[in-house]
Amino acid sequence: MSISKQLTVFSGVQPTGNFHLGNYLGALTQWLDLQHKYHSIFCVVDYHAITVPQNAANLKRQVLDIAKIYLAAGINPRRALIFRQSDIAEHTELAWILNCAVARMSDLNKMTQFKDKAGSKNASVGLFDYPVLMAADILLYQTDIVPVGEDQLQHVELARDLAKRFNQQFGHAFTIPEAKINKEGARIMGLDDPTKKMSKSAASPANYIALLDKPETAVKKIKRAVTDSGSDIKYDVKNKPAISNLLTIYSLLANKSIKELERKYTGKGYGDFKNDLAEVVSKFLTDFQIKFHNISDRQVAKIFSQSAKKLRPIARTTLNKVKTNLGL
Ligand code: ATP
Ligand code: LTN
Repeated sequence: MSISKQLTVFSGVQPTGNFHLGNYLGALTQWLDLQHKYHSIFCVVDYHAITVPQNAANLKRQVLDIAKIYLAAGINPRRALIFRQSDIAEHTELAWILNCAVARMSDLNKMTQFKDKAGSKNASVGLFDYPVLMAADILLYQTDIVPVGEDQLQHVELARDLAKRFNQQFGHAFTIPEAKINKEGARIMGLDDPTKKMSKSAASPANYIALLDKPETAVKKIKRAVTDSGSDIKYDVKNKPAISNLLTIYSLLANKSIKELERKYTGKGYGDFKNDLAEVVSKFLTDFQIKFHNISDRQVAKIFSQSAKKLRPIARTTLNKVKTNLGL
């Protein structure tokens, strides 16, 4: 009888900006389900954060806060390993090796996120190389499943390509990972512009609802959210992108289907709909923030160090294999 390996799940979030409902509904809610079935590893990717300038005290705070967000959302540290990327040196070591052995300028030149973000000649080399470090994160732990929002698909595709290339050219060292995208919530759009994704680095805070926004602030943002022409509450992404986005948020937070919501608001206007959505969001944030504030920095520090202890040997095993295959 063959013993099948338990599948490994890996994902991460950058400790930058305001963790928002898009991050929560696109990425984190998937992690909550997966942690019950698979060997789950969730990373706070602080080396990715420094691809753009950071303030030291602020970065330190945000690293702890992202871990608290994972915990407050329901990631259970007895089921999943929560760790800080910079605690495990093998991430940058493997990234360097992938840079040289298999990653090519032509691969990275295709990455749309870099093109969107790197407006200036002052962009760091690290920002250009960001997807290779992400591939190293994933491949170090022989990851099978990478739950992310839709915007990260291209990066996971690259991780797959690099792994395949390495295995072919130098001998097997990596599991080929697969992205997992939520059917709904994969791309939550900005409240101020439903044609662009909700984003931590948006120019205006009216774009997003942060999980740490005051509930009153979130209510105001919903009331001011852009709506479409007409007055029907109908899910129609093409013709009614703003209401469709608000319906998605409502449906996922209240655990009600979109059809059910459309029925509930037949004959009612945007005002009634927004009032109720504001209440749903406000309650969600209040409950979430009580849990968040109950977690101490010390608890997080302990979780980081225990997880890193368990993960280092796995990372080392992969890296040793890679180095042997290359003759290093
Ligand atoms: P930025 O917009 O500044 O790049 P971000 O909001 O995308 O930041 P990340 O830390 O890059 O934040 O993303 C964390 C996770 O959240 C990733 O899995 C990403 O795919 C997902 N995600 C980000 N924005 C959205 C969104 N608008 N809808 C759904 N998922 C999202
Ligand atoms: N680039 C991702 C964050 C990230 C990640 C990872 C996600 C870094 N390493 C590994 C999944 C797996 C983002 O969301 N911006």
